[in-house]
Amino acid sequence: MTRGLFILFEGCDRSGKTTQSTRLVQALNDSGIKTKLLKFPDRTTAIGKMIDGYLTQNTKLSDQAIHLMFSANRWEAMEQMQADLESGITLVVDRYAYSGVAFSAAKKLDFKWCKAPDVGLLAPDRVFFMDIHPDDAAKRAGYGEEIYERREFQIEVRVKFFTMMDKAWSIVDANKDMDEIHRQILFLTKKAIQKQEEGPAPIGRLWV
Ligand code: DGP
Ligand code: NA
Ligand code: NA
Repeated sequence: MTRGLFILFEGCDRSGKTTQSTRLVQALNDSGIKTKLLKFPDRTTAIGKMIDGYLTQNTKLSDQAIHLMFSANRWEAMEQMQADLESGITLVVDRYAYSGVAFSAAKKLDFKWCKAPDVGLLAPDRVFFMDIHPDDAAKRAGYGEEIYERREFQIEVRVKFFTMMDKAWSIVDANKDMDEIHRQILFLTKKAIQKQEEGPAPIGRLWV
């Protein structure tokens, strides 16, 4: 049996990651590919609850402390993610370590320092970067409710994402029609799954 693929969505806030990741999971399951949806931060764990308090501006934490908590929130999911992938389940993940680095580096924390705690995490096989200009994102419903939803900051975050892209990434124009985006992403994902079936590759590790 072939392992599952690790498909990741990244992007600035309000770029449509949650909508597209949900639709992708549904479409893959409908076509018989067993798929699970995961989201980081996972606000349901003890660490996740502290992160939620920070994001909703009820708890104050230093930039470094919150950075390490986001990383810990990914590490606490790793064992289960690895087990799922090995048992053939495809994982669609809404945000990951690239958000971790982009958001903290945008606060001017050292780039290498930001990457260090996430070194060794499972690496995604494919990354979809939902690209939207922060001016357009700011027009979407509910914008500005959480701590990072400020135009100037999001512009910095977007720049940081671009410095981390490699050949596993596809840039998706998030201003396009939702159905069109979905079809594009589904097509590329199915191609990646087919490629994995033809020539299985092991799960990679981040930044080594
Ligand atoms: P979301 O639930 O996807 O809207 O994420 C909540 C906010 O947290 C969003 O502004 C992005 C930010 N975020 C996600 N992951 C990380 C991370 O690892 N580190 C930092 N500093 N921020 C993150
Ligand atoms: Na958000
Ligand atoms: Na989201």
